[in-house]
Amino acid sequence: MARDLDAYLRQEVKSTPFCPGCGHGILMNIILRAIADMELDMKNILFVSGIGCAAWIPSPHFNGDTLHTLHGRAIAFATGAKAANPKLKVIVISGDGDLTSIGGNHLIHAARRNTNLTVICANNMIYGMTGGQVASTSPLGTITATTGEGNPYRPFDLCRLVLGAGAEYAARFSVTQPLVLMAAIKKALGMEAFTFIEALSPCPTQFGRRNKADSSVQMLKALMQDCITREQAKGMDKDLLKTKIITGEFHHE
Ligand SMILES: Cc1ncc(C[n+]2csc(CCOP(=O)(O)OP(=O)(O)O)c2C)c(N)n1
Ligand SMILES: [Mg+2]
Repeated sequence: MARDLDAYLRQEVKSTPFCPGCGHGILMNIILRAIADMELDMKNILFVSGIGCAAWIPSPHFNGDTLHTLHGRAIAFATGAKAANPKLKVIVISGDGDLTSIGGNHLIHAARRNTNLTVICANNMIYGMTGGQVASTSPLGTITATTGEGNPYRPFDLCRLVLGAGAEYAARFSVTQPLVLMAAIKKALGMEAFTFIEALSPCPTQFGRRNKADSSVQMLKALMQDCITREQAKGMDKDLLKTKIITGEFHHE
């Protein structure tokens, strides 16, 4: 039976690399729906990813040109491709570890240079693929394979980081907020500028099981509870606010 996004998926790829309950598959769906809705021509798009579970979102699944590169270097490859062919729409899709830990320098400099790329960061707050090591996005106190006593460091606020570096547009939404996340992706893809989307994506396998959310349902519910708008954050008790994630769109001032 034909499904509505079949044309956007390589039909020869029959399986998914994602664990049950992983948010990356939901994000994959949302990205392709945004592209389909905008009627963008896949022939005019290059998808670039690094290494990690999230890097499997475009490659090998998307029925278009995909460049599966080195860990931390997706933005460097994307910058080169855009420079060589400025007519290409270049979309980077990769993980939080890949884009903001090892690849953090490429991220801030692409934002500073306003390189015409859309970067979609699947943020599961951990190094998923390699066994659950702490990332620069892991919240304070998170138990990971490398922080058995709890992460002693605070995480990056990725949207503030790229805006501070010069990005024109950044947005943070969870895969549990599919419509607003899709709208933000469409807005980013419609701009000729460096744009950044932080998509919060649950990782029950590496994050959840170590941090009191054994089931994927529990993790999704927790994300739904934790994500709040800026309006909801106003006047909220400071300690409670520390446990929340402020979602929304953020513009360069
Ligand atoms: C230079 C280099 N260092 C380290 C690794 C090992 N490595 C591969 S993926 C990864 C982390 C991936 O985490 P993230 O980008 O958050 O993706 P996720 O799996 O969580 O979706 C690491 C450390 C590597 N492949 N190359
Ligand atoms: Mg990750």
